[in-house]
Amino acid sequence: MTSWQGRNVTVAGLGVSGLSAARALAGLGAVVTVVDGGDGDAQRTRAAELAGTGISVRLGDAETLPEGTDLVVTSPGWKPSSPLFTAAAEAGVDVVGDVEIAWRLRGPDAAPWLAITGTNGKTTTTQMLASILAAAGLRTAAVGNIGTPIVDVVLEGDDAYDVLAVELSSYQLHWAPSLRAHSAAVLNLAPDHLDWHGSMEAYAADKGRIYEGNQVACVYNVADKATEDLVREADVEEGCRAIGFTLAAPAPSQLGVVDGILVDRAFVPDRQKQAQELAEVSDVRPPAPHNIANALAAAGLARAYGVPATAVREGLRAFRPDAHRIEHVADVDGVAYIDDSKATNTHATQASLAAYESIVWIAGGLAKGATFDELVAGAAGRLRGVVLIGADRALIREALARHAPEVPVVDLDRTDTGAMSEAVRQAARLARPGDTVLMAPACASMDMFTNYNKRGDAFAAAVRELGASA
Ligand code: UMA
Repeated sequence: MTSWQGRNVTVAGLGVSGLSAARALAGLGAVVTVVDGGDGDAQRTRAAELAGTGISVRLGDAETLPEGTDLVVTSPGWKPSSPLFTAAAEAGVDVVGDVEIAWRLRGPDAAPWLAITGTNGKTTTTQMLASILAAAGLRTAAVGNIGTPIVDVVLEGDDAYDVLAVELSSYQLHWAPSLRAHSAAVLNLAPDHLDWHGSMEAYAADKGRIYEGNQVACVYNVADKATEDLVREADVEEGCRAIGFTLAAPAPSQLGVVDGILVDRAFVPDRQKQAQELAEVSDVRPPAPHNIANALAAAGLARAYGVPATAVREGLRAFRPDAHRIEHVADVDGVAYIDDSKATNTHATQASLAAYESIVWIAGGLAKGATFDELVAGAAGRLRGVVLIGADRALIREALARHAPEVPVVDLDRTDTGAMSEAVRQAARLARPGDTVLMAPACASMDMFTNYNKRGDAFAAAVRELGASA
């Protein structure tokens, strides 16, 4: 392991990962300076948390490399083109991410990593995997992009966990060159974060890094050839297998679905002739196709780690999706009502709009400076209608006028709590059987509600009222 004693480390970013990396490295004896381009309340509050730790903090300048820096440890959100990194390159200083640091800090007997990435579904899949591993009696945690900085978990020591379920973003993978997972999955690959990566090729290449050096299995999506291509391009350990997951009947070395049963035709003694039942489709919550695919990927990684089939079923049954996160509330008159109150920004909303074919969209609230053109243009063809609520609804209305002028819009001129009931009634009026009413506001909730949980609760209550009167 590297000796950190006296090394001059600059940590880029005073967010969740920056705080964790700075504390960890200072604890190991490094001389740490954290730099952040922001100088607002969030950064100042975090800077105050570091008072008395010996860690220096520089706010409001994300460009100048502090004098004497030996290594830059970046937070994932920083683009590779950031001026700080250009300065580091000119000074011959390496730049790595907090995940790379976590990997380097592991001891010889550390818990192996089962790693997950993909454009969509990675948080859910990571949670499902952790649930399955726990059902098998293993000590585990869901860490990484999901929100728990992985450095913190690694510092708990080699014997704290048996195995980790690690969600990795393309950003984190970009900055983690020596990471070698036990097994890894790429769930799917669609254009995303291209401003950060520069091109689709660069984005795919960073995602593909998750397979580098895998020991047991590279799990890919049979329906998404790009994920299989990444497996083919990876340099893996001798004997590591490519394992596909599919919503169809599985071929040998795949997991798939037969007559409503999730089956494993990969981790069985004779994969030509045998298949192992893992669970029923109804054990997966919600049992929507994209989520069955998530469950199969999680099962693939768990089976690669040697988890018995019974634990896959138990783990999937025990898994509860986060509340207000694409949560199916009820079907009323053939229309599905989905609560995605957690979608407080355009990025999250984009993912949920992409999951349905014909949508009445309830949106609006506090925009926090966001623009909505891209979001609306991308979803225009799938919108049956839109109901707008909240303080900044005009911004979405204008984007709709530009990119989806033919879509009917109901603009609710009220921001009291009761507005949600009216929004749901209006959405019901616009919807046709087979449609989905999706409350994925792309905005924060605080103009009308205490938080997004309360907004979701109000939506669910309004849907129940609707059901009662139907
Ligand atoms: N900052 C700068 N200059 C920059 C970019 C950021 O100064 O060019 C500063 C900001 O002012 C802020 C800090 O850096 O103070 C934030 O750093 P960050 O954006 O890397 O965020 P963290 O708080 O460290 O959180 C990160 C992940 N965020 C991103 O990748 C954008 C979190 O994923 C993750 O949970 C956390 O580390 C722990 O691992 C969030 C995310 O949105 C959930 N991820 C994206 C996604 O899932 O699509 C990739």
